[in-house]
Amino acid sequence: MSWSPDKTKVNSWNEWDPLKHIIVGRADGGCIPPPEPALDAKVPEESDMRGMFGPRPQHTVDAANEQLDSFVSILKKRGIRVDRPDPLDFNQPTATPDWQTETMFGCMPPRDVLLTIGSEILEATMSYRCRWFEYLCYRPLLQRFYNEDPAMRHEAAPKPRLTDADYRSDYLSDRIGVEKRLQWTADKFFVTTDEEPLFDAADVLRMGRDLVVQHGFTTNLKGIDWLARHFPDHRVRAVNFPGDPYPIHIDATFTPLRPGLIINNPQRRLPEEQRDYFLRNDWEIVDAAPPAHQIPPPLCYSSVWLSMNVLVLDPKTVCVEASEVYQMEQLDKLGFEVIPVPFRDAYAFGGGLHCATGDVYREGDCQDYFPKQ
Ligand code: DAV
Repeated sequence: MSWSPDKTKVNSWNEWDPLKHIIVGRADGGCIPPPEPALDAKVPEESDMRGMFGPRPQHTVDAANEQLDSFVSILKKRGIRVDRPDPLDFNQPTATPDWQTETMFGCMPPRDVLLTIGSEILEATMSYRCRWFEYLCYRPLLQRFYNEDPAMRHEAAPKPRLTDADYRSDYLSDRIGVEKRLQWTADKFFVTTDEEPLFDAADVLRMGRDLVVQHGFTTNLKGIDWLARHFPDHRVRAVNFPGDPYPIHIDATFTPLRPGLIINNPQRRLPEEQRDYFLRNDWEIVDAAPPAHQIPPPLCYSSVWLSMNVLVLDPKTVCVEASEVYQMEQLDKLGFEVIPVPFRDAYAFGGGLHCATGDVYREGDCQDYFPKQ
């Protein structure tokens, strides 16, 4: 299959094949959402975000957009086509017959919303009420890809009700304490119940025939089952990571870099019995280097482990946040060309370099990287 930048083709089967076309989010109008069950469970108890909501300060939006734009330039210089979403006015109430919320979230992290598997782009259910309508920011692009690529499949998972039945009220307190949280997450007692299928796209790692999905706050077992039924030609594998008191999104925890190599957050190790599948298929799981920072930037709900939220451009080239010296050094030693990308000012809007992007085209097809079942 040949690719040219002026002809849209949707195709991406994994996290590492040579990247040709990608979506990069925008910080415009990003909001701190008002309290709601699943979001409250994720914002760390000591976070400066607690008790705040509404539009983020304009100077932080500008600083984030500057870094997003320069990331786009870096990608374009490497011959990668980049498309951007259309922000909505996020500072307005939204509602369904079941709930209402005062603001939306933003459209900086397309990775959370869009799951590209082969020629399909699937809109995730999402699990926060403030993110229920976020797919609308990507619809102009998806419509265009659909019109331009006759093989593209545009799918949307069933929109969830997100009533209170979806959330465990045990998590409503902001004084649970880390110890109890660690016990709960180790026991897979997460904030979301199994009332209906829920998943965020960023809980899914694409590894050819295998989809590795984190069971946690944003993705429940029904969501993983829905993915397995929706992608019958794939093997869908649920994983979980004890050690994370706020488990959302797999991409600051378990990061495949190329066939056979994964870095794993050493504070959130994959449990022994789940490692075997990778090891017997000759995958190496190494501890990720420590983050360069002790605390996240202001008003950021993600952890310092965005250090390992890297974007792989091809099996030899990787973009890493420019201040993450230990992560850069580790990847350099593992044989990668490391491209430093200043991005810390964008973190608060939805994450790191992997979060802020969504695959459209990577070379290559669907391969089986786990032949030993
Ligand atoms: O470690 O806080 C952040 C992932 C954001 N998409 C973390 C996970």
